[in-house]
Amino acid sequence: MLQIRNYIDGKLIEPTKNNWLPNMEPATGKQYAQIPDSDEEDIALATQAAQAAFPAWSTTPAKERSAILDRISQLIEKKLDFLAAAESKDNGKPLSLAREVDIPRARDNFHFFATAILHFASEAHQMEDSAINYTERNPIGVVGCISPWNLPLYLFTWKIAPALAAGNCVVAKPSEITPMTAYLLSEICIEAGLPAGVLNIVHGLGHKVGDAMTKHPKIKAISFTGGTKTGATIASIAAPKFKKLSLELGGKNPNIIFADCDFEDALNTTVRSSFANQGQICLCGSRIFVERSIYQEFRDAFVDRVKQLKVSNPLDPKANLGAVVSRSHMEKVLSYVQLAKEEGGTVLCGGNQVHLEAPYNNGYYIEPTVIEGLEYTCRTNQEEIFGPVVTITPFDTEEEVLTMANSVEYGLASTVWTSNLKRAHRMAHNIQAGIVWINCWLLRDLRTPFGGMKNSGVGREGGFEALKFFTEAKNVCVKL
Ligand code: TXE
Repeated sequence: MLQIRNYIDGKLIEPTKNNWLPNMEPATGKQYAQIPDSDEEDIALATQAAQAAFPAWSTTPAKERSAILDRISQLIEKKLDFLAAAESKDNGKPLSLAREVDIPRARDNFHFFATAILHFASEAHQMEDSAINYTERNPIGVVGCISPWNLPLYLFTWKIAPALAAGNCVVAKPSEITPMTAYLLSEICIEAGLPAGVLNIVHGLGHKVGDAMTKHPKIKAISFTGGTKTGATIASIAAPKFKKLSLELGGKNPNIIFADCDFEDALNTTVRSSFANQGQICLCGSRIFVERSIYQEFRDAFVDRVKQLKVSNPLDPKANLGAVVSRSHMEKVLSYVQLAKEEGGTVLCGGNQVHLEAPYNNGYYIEPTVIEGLEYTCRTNQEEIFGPVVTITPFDTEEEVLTMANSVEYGLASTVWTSNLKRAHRMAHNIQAGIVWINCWLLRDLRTPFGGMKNSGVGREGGFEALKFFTEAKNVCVKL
C-alpha cells in the first residue's frame, strides 16, 4: 500500500511511533494509502529542524529565497497533470477542476510570493526636522500552517509560500483527509533544493498534530484555514501564549440577484458559485436571494440548469460534480436536507445520495440540491452546510435583503448582481463580509486582502497582508 511520509529536516521519514492512518479515495470509498498518525514527538522534531534552519534561511538574500520558491512553482507546473490526478483521487473533485483550478493556483501561489517578496517595502515616518522613524519587518521565526481538505494543495501553498518568502521556517500540517499533494510537494521541495528544515510537513490528526503545533512554545504564529469550531479551539490555546493568529473560517455567503442584473450571466455564475467543488469552497454562495419580480423566472431557469449537472466519477470528463470528501461529510450534508424539510422547505431538485456503478458504488456522491420556502432565520439558512445544497428566497427591497444577508454569524464573501452602479456600491458598503463580488464570483487578484469578518475569521491573507502577518514590525526612531 502507498505510504505517505513526514517531511522533516529535508528527509521523508516515518512517524516516530510508527502508527498509521488509512487514506480513503472518496470516489470509491476505498482505502488507497496510509498516512502517518504523528504526534507531539514528530512536531518536536519538525520544530527543532525548523529552528536549526532559521538563522541561515532568514539571512539568505530575498533574491535567493525567491529563486528557490520560483523553482518550486516551475516544478509544480511541470508535474501539473500528475498532481491534478493525485488531488482528484485524494479529494473526489473532478479531475478537470483540479487541472484547471487547484494545481495552477498552487503554482501561482509560489510564483506570486516569490516575486512579492522582492517588492515588499516598509514604511518611514518623518517627524518634521526632529526625528525619523522607519519600520523593520523581520521574519518571526518558526511558524505553523494548518490547512483543510477542500482545496488541499491550493490552500496549503497559500500559507506556506508567503511564510517562506518572508524568511520564516515552517511546520505545516495538511488535512489528514487529503494529505497526498502535500506529500508530493515535499518531494518537489527536495528536488528544488529547498534547504533542509526550512519547510517541515507533519501528517496526522488535528487533535494530535494540530494541537501539538498550537501548543508548541517555539511555534510563534499559526495560520489556519478550516472550520469555525476548530478555529475557536486553536484561538483559545494560542491566544494566552500571545501567538500571532490568522484564522480563515467558515461562511454562509449570500448571493443577491436584483431584477436589473444580466440574467444569463447571473444564472450561469450562480450555478458555478453554488456547486463548484461540490459546494465545498468557503466562498460558495449558499443562500440565493432573488428580487421578487424575477424570482419565478430565475428560480425555474436555475433549477432547470441544476438538473442538467452531471454527478459522476472524478475521471469522467463530463462530470460537473464529483464525490464529496468523506462518508461522514456526506452524511452531514444529507442531514441538512432532512433538516430543511423538517423546517418547512421544499426540495426543488436533488436532495439524495447518488449511487454510481461499480467501482464507484461505495463513493460519496450527492445530487446538487436547491431548496425553497425557508425562513431566513432557520438553521438551514444560518449554519454552514459546505456541500452541494443551496436555498433560494425572494426579496422585495434592498433593506430587506440586507437584513437577511447580514443575519448570519458568518461574514466571509458575498455576491451582488445588478446593473445599477449606485446600488452596487451601496450594497457592497453595507454587506457584512470581507469580500464582495459585484457581477462576478471567484475572480481573484492575489494582491487583495482575503478573509472574513464576524465568525468567518481574524486577519487577512493575500499580497502584502500575508507578508505583514508573517513578519514582526519593529519601529526604529532616530533623533536628528
Ligand atoms: O475541518 P477542521 P473539518 C468547515 C465546513 C466543514 C467543517 C468541519 O463547514 O464541514 O468546517 O470540517 C485541523 N487543533 N470547513 O472538521 O477539523 C485538521 O486536521 C489544530 C470550512 O474537516 O477544521 C485540518 O488540518 N488543528 C473550511 C484543519 O484543522 C486542528 C474548510 C481543518 O479541519 C484541530 C474546511 C485542532 N484541535 C472545513 N482539529 C474553509 N474555511 O474553507 C482539527 N484540526
